[in-house]
Amino acid sequence: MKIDIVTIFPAFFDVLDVSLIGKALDKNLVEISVHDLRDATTDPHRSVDDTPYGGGAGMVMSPEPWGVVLDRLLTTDSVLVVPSPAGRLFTQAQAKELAQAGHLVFACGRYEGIDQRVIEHYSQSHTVLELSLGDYVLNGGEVAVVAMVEATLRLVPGVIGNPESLIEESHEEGLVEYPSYTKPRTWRGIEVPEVLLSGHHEQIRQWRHEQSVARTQRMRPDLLSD
Ligand code: 6GU
Repeated sequence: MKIDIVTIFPAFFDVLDVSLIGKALDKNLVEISVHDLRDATTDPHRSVDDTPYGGGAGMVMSPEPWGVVLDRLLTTDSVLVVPSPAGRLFTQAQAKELAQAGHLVFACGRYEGIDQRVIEHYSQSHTVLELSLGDYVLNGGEVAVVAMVEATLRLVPGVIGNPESLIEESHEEGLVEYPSYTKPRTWRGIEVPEVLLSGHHEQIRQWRHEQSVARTQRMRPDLLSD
């Protein structure tokens, strides 16, 4: 998989070199390139934003530098992802879809977002996804893109050492995961649930499923409501 990230803060993505994603890069399972949007500006101040038409607070990212960079990066089968608190919720299902793509381009907006015509223009020729991490506001798309890239890449075959760990995890059956325990058997007076020590695989499976359902009811009733 090839990933291009366009941002005014390229250093944000240094974190991708560590941990699992760093290993995937070392194994050449994925190639990630980070591009500075300001390199596509032509004025001496390298400005990427302007005041909003219609008035109001904040600044809007100008369409011109985006057009220059995206014309250069997008090929016929690229998927363009625009992180935005106004986008569709990014879910595990969405991560699975992104993991199928051969080429992802992430366009990180700052300020009050990118001139909407950029999304309108590229939607005529490409799949463009406006995606949000959740119902809160970040200063820009960078942190969201780090999360989306990690959630996507761990689903690319070969990135995770033990693919079994992908099967029984949160959001796999529309439920959150059951609680986990390891040694010691007693810690600060709290015992590991007896059933996990029993060796009865069927009882353990059943208990874990019950725990998943109960935890989902308690923590995420929204997941069960449809
Ligand atoms: Cl994708 N961007 C920004 N700026 N804020 C967010 C977000 C994205 N998702 C949740 N909050």
